[in-house]
Formats: sequence, structure tokens, C-alpha cells
Amino acid sequence: AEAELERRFEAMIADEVRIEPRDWMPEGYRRTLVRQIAQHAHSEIIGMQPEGNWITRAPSLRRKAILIAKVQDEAGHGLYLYSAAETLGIDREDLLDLLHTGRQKYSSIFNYPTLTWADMGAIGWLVDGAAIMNQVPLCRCSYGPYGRAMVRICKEESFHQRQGFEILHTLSHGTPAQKAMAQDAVNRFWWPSLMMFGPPDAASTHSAQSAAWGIKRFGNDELRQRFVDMTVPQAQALGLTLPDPDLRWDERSGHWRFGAVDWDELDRVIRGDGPCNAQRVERRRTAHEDGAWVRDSAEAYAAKHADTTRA
Ligand code: FAQ
Repeated sequence: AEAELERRFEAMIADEVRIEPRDWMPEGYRRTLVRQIAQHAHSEIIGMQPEGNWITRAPSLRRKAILIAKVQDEAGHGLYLYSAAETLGIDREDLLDLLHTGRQKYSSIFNYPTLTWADMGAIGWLVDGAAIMNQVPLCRCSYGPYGRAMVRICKEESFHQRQGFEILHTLSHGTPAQKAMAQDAVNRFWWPSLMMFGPPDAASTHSAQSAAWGIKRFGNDELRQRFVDMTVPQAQALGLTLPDPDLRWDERSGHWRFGAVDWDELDRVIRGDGPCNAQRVERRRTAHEDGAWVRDSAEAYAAKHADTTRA
């Protein structure tokens, strides 16, 4: 019977029929999705911190309102993604516990500090830009709830990317000091953004299986290359440079060739040894503990409401 279920599952994958929560799925497929969706959800909520750092110091009311809306969107993305993970039979509470105890990862990019206002521009332009490049193909993920969550998330990420570009455009056309601040932010965020796509394909443990299951549609290296190809002309439009002396147009392949990424740095940051790892996780744990009364109140209210309707 198990073999028959497996055969049906493989046929659905081959025919690009979406897998839904009620469908039988191999344990490895379920585990891979829980891992990836949870890491993605954790990234969204940890990713609120670097930008949250600048809400009180945004340079105008308009910038503040936009930044608050963006950070709130990230909380929303986290919530849809935890809901998508819950369709696989795991509790949000348990996923948060795995994050808080360092047993599940979140994106390396959020372990870098946000030192100036221009970092809000660089994050929007580069980090959200990389997120879109990686996530648009995930809209076609074989698992229905994840693919569907990704559609709205990508639309919101597009707005985020444009607002980052606009911040940098304003700064790069401002005073020399503002332009220098924009350039410095791009210098610091460029290489970590390339690392968001994960290790090179040859070192990527999950890519082949995830591609076979229709979870990942492209390899890490291909998406990284597409991101570079998209970003170089945008940097030119901004009048900013990318901090890579080896960056050059390759006429033959029609791609921008780029220099070597420091994979040791990615390993270190993933292992917990980035500039802000300890601070990010500590802040998240504290926020969770401080929010306990809200969860308790919501539960008490729900219980009371359930009793009233029964009476
Ligand atoms: N950081 O075999 P692979 C956002 C881990 S965007 C940390 O290639 P896979 C929006 C990987 O988990 C950021 N860990 O793995 C936003 C695995 O470890 P494991 C989040 C990384 O899964 C913008 C191991 O290395 N986006 O939040 C990283 O096939 C602005 C081997 O790697 C997503 O999560 C890394 N950079 O491919 C929010 C997108 N790279 O699990 C706020 C969905 C790799 O075996 C502000 N995820 N690892 O212990 C994916 O597309 C994939 O999971 C990849 C990695 C491509 C990230």
C-alpha cells in the first residue's frame, strides 16, 4: 500500500499537480518543507530587527510610516509562513522553540548590523531584491500552501524593493556625505546578499532532492547569477558601484561575471558566529517572553467565549 501511495505521489509531482495537506507524502518531503518553510518564517520575523532599529530615527514622518509598514509586512509574512508550516502537522510554538534554542536556522543576512539610515535603502534594494529572485520560483512550489503564501509575499517584497531603491536614489543624488553613506551601505550589504542564495550548488546538501520534488525550481548558483545580472544595471542607474573589482560583462555568455564569494564567512555566520547572531536571538527570546501575556489573554478569551456560546 505504501508503494502505491509513493507511486501516486511521484506521479502528481511529475504531472505538476499540487500536493495538498490531505495528500499522502513521503516523510522526507514533509521534513524538507517543514525545515525550509520554518527557516523562511524565522527569517521574516528575525528580519524585523535590523530595520526596526531605524524606525525611531527615520529622517521624516513619511519615511517612518513607510518603514513601519514594511516591518509590519515582514511580521505578516512570518505569520502566513508559520501557518503554511502548520499544515504539515507541526505547531508554531514548537517551531519558535527550535528557533529560540538555535536548532533551526534563519537567513544569514539578518546577522549583519544596520549602522546608518542608508542601510534601510540597501536592505530594501539588495536584500528584498535577492528575496524576490529566490521566492518568485517558490510560487510554483509543489506544496500548495507554501506556493500560495509566496504569491502575496512576493507582491509585497516588490514594493519593499522599490522603496529601498528609492531611498538610495534620493541619497545618491543628495549631498556628497549622503552619497558616501549610500555607497558605504551598498559596500557592506553586497556580498552578504549574494550569500542569501545559499552555498554553491556543489556544496548544497538539499538542492538535488528539493529540485526532484518540485520544491526548488532553480539551483542556488543560477538564482545568484540572475540576481547579479538584474542588479548591476540598477547600480548604474543609482550612480553607485558594487564592491567587486572582478565584476565584468561577459559578452559570450551574456552574464555579469563576479568575483569569489567568501564561503567561509557564510559558514561562520550560519554556525552562529556572525556580527549580530547572539543579539538577534536574545532579542527574539525576550520579545517572545514579554509577549506571553498576550498569548495567555487570547487563550483565556477564546476559552471564555467558547463557554458562553455553549451556555
Ligand atoms: N542563511 O542545501 P542548501 C526574507 C543552510 S528572505 C542561513 O542549499 P536549501 C525577506 C540551509 O538551511 C530570507 N542558512 O539548503 C526579508 C541548509 O541547512 P540545514 C529567507 C542557510 O534549503 C527581506 C544548509 O545551509 N528566505 O526573509 C543559508 O536547499 C528583508 C545547506 O544549504 C528563505 O528562506 C543562508 N543564507 O537552500 C525579510 C527562502 N543558505 O537546513 C526581512 C526560502 C543555506 O540543512 C527584511 N528558502 N543555508 O540545517 C530557500 O529558498 C532555501 O532554503 C535556501 C537554501 C536557498 C535559502
